[in-house]
Amino acid sequence: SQAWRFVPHVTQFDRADVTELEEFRTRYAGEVEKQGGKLTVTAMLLKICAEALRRFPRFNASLDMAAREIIYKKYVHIGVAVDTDRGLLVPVIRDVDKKGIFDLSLELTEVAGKARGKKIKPDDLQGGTFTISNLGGIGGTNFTPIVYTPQSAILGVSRARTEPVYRDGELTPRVILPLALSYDHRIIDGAEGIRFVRWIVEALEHPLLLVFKGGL
Ligand code: CAO
Repeated sequence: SQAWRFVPHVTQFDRADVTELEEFRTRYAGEVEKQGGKLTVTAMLLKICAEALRRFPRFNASLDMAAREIIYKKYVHIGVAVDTDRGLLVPVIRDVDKKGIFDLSLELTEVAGKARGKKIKPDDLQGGTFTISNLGGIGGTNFTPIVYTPQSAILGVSRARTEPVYRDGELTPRVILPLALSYDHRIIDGAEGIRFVRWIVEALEHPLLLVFKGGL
C-alpha cells in the first residue's frame, strides 16, 4: 500500500513472439526435469532480465528519498512472485546474472517449492533488486503489477497463446507472450521504459543475436 500511495507508476505493455523459444523450451524441458527442475518461461525470463538490468542500471536501482539519491546496485537479485496457499510470497534468487538458465530452472523450482511448503526463511525474501510476477500459468491477457519498493520496476507476465500473426504476407500461427512492465516514474522516463521492454522482447525473440553481441 505504501508503493501504491507514494510511487508514481507507469505500466508499459508489449508482446513477444516466443514461438522459437517455446520450441527450445519443450526440447530441453525433459533434461531439466531429470535433475528435478522445470524449464519454464519464468526461468528463461530470469536470465534475460538479468542481462537487461545490467544494460539498463536504473531498473536495478532504488530511490533514497531522504538523501535524494538513486542507489545503483552492483548485484542482480531477482524476486519471483509465488502464489502459495498462504498468499503471495516473493523469494529472491541471488546473482541471477552469474547463473545459467539450467541452474536458474532448478533454483526457481526449489524456491517455489520452499515457499509453498512453508520452508522459506525471512532472509530468502530479502534483498531483491527487481521482481518478476508471472501469472501466465493461471491465465489472463494482461495486468498492471505494483512496484515492490524500494525497487524501481517489476515485470508482469501473462499467458502465452497461439495467435494468427500477419507475417511475410500471410497469417501464421505464432505463440505470443504478453508483458507489462511497471516502473517508478521518479527514476525512469517513459522512453527508457519502452527501450527496456523492447530489449527484453528482442532477447526473447532472438536470443542468438544477444550471444553474438556478447550478451547472454
Ligand atoms: N504462458 C503460458 N504458459 C505458462 C506461462 C505463461 N506466461 N507461465 C507458466 N506457464 C505454464 C508452464 O509452462 C507450466 O505448464 P506445464 O504444466 O504444461 O508444464 C504451467 O504453466 C505451470 O507453470 P509453473 O507455475 O509451474 O512455472 P513457472 O516457472 O512459469 O512459474 C511461479 C513459477 C512460481 C512464478 C508460478 O508458479 C507462480 O506462483 N505464479 C504466480 C505469481 C503471482 O501470484 N503473481 C501475482 C503477484 S501480485 O499479487
